[in-house]
Amino acid sequence: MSVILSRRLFLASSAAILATRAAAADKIKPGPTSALLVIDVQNCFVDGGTLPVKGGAQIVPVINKLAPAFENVVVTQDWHTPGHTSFASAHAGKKPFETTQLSYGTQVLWPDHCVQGSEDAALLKDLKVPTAQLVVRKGFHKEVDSYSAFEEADRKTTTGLGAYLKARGIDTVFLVGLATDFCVAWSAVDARKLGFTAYVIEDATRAIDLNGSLAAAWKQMTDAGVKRIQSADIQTA
Ligand code: VGL
Ligand code: ZN
Repeated sequence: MSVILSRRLFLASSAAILATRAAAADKIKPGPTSALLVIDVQNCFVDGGTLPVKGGAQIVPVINKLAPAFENVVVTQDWHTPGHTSFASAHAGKKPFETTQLSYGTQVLWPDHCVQGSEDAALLKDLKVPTAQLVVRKGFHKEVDSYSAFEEADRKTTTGLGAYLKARGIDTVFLVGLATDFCVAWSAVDARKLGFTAYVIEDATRAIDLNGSLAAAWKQMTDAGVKRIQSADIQTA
């Protein structure tokens, strides 16, 4: 090999190594004060479930790849009583996806979904988050819905998650799961209200998108200072 060619190869390969290092350095490496919040990855929200979110199951391999990069993982489950107030079937003359006025404001009415203890409410069996340290169940008060993992829809009742994370010294949350425009968005905005740094990993979520709810949710999240990132932005093994 000529001296010039080998020198070129040397320069090209050093540049490649530097580029790889730069790409790795740009990535986010979650530390001990960060937690991954896996929101409502349940049978009810995928095909075959009672409130399927389009493409919902596609996020499972993305989450499975992300989870080992986190020292702290929390999983949530939508966990409704039979006859829950968020079910259209609990309101005479109402159909799913209509709204009604409840004591705490406007409530979207859903098909019966995620009833406590049912197979429909179970986590997807392909979801692999063995290191999860806490499972938060929400929406278990019959007369109050809870999209948020932090605070119920009456905006008074806490789930305890914020206090738990703070007690454990966690200051940053990364949200994934279902649905982007309901439980993920409400959780992300509440995380900001409670003073956490919050990221939503967009390609690890899917949306219901009811009457423009997805665009509205992204606006609310952005206004609240939630950061919108992709799974490739996180350093994984
Ligand atoms: C959800 C609607 C009703 C969610 C829960 O997990 O986003 N959406 N219940
Ligand atoms: Zn629900």
